Amino acid sequence: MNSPETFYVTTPIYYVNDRPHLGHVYTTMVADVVARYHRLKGDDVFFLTGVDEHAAKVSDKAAENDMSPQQWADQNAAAFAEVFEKLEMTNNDFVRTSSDQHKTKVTEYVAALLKSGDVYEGEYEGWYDAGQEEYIPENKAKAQDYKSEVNGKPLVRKAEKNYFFRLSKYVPALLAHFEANPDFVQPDARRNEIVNRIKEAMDVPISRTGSGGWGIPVPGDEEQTIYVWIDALFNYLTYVDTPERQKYWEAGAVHFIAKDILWFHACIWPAMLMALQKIDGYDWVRLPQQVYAHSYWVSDSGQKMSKSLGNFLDPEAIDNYVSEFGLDALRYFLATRGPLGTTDSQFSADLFAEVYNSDLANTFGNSCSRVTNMIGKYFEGKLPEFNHRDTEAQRDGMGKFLQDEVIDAVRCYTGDDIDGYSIMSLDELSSPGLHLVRLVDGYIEQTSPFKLAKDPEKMPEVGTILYNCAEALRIASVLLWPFIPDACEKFWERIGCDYAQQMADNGGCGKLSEWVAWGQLKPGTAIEKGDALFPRYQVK
Ligand code: ME8
Repeated sequence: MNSPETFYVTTPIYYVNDRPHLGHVYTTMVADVVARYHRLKGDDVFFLTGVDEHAAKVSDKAAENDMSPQQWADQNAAAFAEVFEKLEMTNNDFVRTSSDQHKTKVTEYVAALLKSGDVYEGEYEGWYDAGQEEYIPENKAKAQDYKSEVNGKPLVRKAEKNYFFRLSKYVPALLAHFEANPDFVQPDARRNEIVNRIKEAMDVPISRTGSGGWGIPVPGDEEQTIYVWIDALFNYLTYVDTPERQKYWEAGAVHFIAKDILWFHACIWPAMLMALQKIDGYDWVRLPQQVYAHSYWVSDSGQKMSKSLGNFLDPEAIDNYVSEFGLDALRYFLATRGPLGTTDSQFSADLFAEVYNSDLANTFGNSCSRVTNMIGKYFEGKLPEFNHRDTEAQRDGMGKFLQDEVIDAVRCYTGDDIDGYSIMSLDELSSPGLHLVRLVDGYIEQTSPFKLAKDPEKMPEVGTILYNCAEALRIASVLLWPFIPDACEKFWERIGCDYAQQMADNGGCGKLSEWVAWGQLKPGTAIEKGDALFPRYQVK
């Protein structure tokens, strides 16, 4: 049995210059699936998402709309919170960088770094990518032809008095950390890019002037505000820097992000944590366990979907998918067909419908209907007795008993394999459940309970077959729950399993290893047919 862990998972905090879009929903959904998976295992999980408010583009957008930055931020922060709630994200808190909790802590951290000397006053002149709110070093700016790598707009030349973070001092320690922790940045290809760049890292400005008071002031210098990126990175710590939550930080955070913001997360952030760690009172601060940088959803033309490019799927478009296919379908598609690895994924309506029909309607949904229907028809809706292996007819096409196959598959998937799974294989996390459903389909074809049922003498055999199917589907539904929780919970109700209630009573935690053990459905239980969990989608 796997022992429970404390697990902390985060998403980037999103800029509130505009409303949420598919990219934001994607990363949050992936983190949600991972959080649900860990809760299902029984782990003590903290899942954090939220918004990044103090960006210049937020105050600019507010001005364009005759609002104060705070009003604009309030309005869009509410839009993010609403979308995430509608999509049933199970985040344990929602960061707002304009909250007192965050501002107080950031001020405290920066004051401590100023005192320790790792933050100092200096002069900065260089290239700035306004869309990304990021300073670009000269060699990189030149390589990009002095244009933003992300939106193609010209970089801006900036000169200002700033406070700097002694990043260069931490280069050897960072490189040693990468060496000792090969999984620190995933996927591997991303790690290699970052390691090469870290070797040349110079001190970085962490403050700016002229923000019109929108931001957190540098302690002791009201004219400067803490650079939005530094302010933002600290969110991962500020929201768990309480006596009750510190354990989550200590357990080692898993940060999900996209590749565009890897530099901040894989270089600047760990270096700042190293600097903080050395200060009295911060000895509990450790480095994150992993930074996982996925790729992009791109539009049909192959361009990154983004707010500034205006080619994103907005909340209305996302709503349309949910009302047409259901929330589980969106979750399932994003989590299993998204750009988790190093290649971008094209979001296509056709592929969405295809995946929905093949994996959800024709596989899980169909198999659940078939089995519950036959139990209704042949056993008056009561789960039949399991009469052991009394006949060869129970073997599948490979000559194996379904029960043995299910037990083997579950052992293979929920044993050490899944416990130590790398986040990269998130799509593989969904395949064991689907694999069991396919085993059930093959087994029904092979044993043909609908034919056997014509002979009254064969009913015990039919009963055993259907018991096996229901039991295998129950186990499949436990494994699929992080991806399609609504459908699985509906199915549990139909087969008399109170897992949803058990989780609710147990602080959201499940008992994965117990629930995937064979033989837990009780013969005689009322089995409900219900409507199709995933009605087949007819392409219009
Ligand atoms: O960068 N495909 O915020 P942001 C996949 N506030 N994911 C995408 C995406 C796409 N086309 N577009 C956006 C910021 N994302 C900072 C972060 S964290 C301390 C501060 C997702 O609103 C992806 O997770 O620009 C990406 O990293 C994030 O949204 C950027 O959101």
